Amino acid sequence: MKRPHFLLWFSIAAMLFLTSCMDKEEKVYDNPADIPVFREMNAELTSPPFVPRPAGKRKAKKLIVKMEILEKEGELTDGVRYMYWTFGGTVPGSFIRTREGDEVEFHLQNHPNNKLPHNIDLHAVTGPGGGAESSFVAPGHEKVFSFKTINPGLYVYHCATAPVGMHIANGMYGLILVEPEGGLPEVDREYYIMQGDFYTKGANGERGLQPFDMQKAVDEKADYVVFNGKVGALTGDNAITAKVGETIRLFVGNGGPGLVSSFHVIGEIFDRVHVEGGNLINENVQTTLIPAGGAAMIEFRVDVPGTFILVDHSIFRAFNKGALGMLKVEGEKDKKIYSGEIRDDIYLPEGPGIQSMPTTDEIVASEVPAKSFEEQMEFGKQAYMQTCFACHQAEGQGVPNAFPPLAKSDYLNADVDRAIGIVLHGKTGEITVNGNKYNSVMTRQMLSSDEIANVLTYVYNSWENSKKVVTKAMVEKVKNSK
Ligand code: HEC
Ligand SMILES: [Cu+2]
Repeated sequence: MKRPHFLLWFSIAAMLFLTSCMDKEEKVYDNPADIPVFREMNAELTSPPFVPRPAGKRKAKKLIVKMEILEKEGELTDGVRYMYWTFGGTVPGSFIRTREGDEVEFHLQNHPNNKLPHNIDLHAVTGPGGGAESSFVAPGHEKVFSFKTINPGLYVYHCATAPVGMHIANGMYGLILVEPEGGLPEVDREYYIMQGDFYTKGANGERGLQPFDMQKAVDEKADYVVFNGKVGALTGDNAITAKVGETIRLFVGNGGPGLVSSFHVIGEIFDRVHVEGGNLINENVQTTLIPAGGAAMIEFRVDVPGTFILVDHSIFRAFNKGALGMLKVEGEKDKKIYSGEIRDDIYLPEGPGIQSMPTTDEIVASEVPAKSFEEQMEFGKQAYMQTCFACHQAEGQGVPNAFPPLAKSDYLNADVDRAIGIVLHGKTGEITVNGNKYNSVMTRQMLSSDEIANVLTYVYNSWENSKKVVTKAMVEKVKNSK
């Protein structure tokens, strides 16, 4: 019975021959335009902060992208509404993930309920207008064009319909990734973040539906600078997450329209940055510059637990205009890398000899107590402007998602002893002030009982608060009750 054996060996040989031929198809092409495509597939599109599965080692394909333009109202920050124009219903628009050599068949669909024509300029496209010329589409229509991805990298796409700046300012931007042959190195987690600047008729925080302000945009005077389309898109429950020991890749873009981003993560160093989204890799980077209409791929391993704050390090944008996000890392502490607070020693510039903490009595003895309500208000205001102001702001308005308001604060007005306790001992943990949740840290304020009485009297008698008068005795009572 030799024949079956022969057949078996013959078919194994034939299979080996065929697979070696298929392997040859994987060869690297000098000209990526020559990479052949195998079959077609529908692109997976995702909303921020998520990205589609990697292309990795898959073959180049005819990739069908169906992108729907939606003009829809959303919230820029608490109580502030904005009419966003979007690619796929989100700002930034849906993430598109391709590989080098893909032939992308792009369907741009303008929803019939929209008011305006739009188009798309993808920086990954080699061709007039990056596709804008072929994709100009009226409401209720779909335009189709196709392009070959011949340069790997991370690219911005945006609307390029006149007035271009206005279409971008209203949220019409997103990212398209072209993976190199063989894919990007594997990481544990990937996220999609895009900065943008917003210009509203009203000032920052002014409530209601805010129209776009052309003049402010021309002057580049942004009222809001945000990640992922709104203040707080990446804070609190919306924070991105990871576990100690994991590797992370952030696909970070900047839609502008006006401002560049000094992208930084407080407490983390970027192990590798694909500078400007291209092939150049920089290592051990603190802050990477992301131009308007540009992007970067940022990779790092998280080694210690904690909340890491993502900011535009043009820092007023972070703390006053919204460019602040959070990466929450869970896991075991590593004291070798970060000790945490070890001690809180007394520092006296006069040198050794007077090494004891001044007692409250000593502090009190060194200052003149207020003799009237007016003096309490005056001293209180001074103390406020020296200590509380940095966080709670000049008019007690606070900073959305970071520092609660003291102006018209229901939380403050509900309980004087609790407010005294907060200034005495500091405060952490979730609280709700005027319907908004805060979960942050207020450090203990080093003030004497007199000063606390004054500053709280000032706060209670300002900004439509309940006009309580706080006395030194009241402060002492709370102090001794603990
Ligand atoms: C370093 C920033 C910072 C400073 C300085 C600061 N606070 Fe706060 N404060 C906070 C934060 C953050 C919270 C919320 C804490 C939480 O989430 O648990 C808070 C909460 C409060 C609250 C309760 C919530 C509310 O809005 O009614 C009061 C009252 C308060 N602070 C008063 C003061 C006063 C008075 C001073 C100055 C003597 C002061 N704070 C200084 C950050 C600060
Ligand atoms: Cu548009």
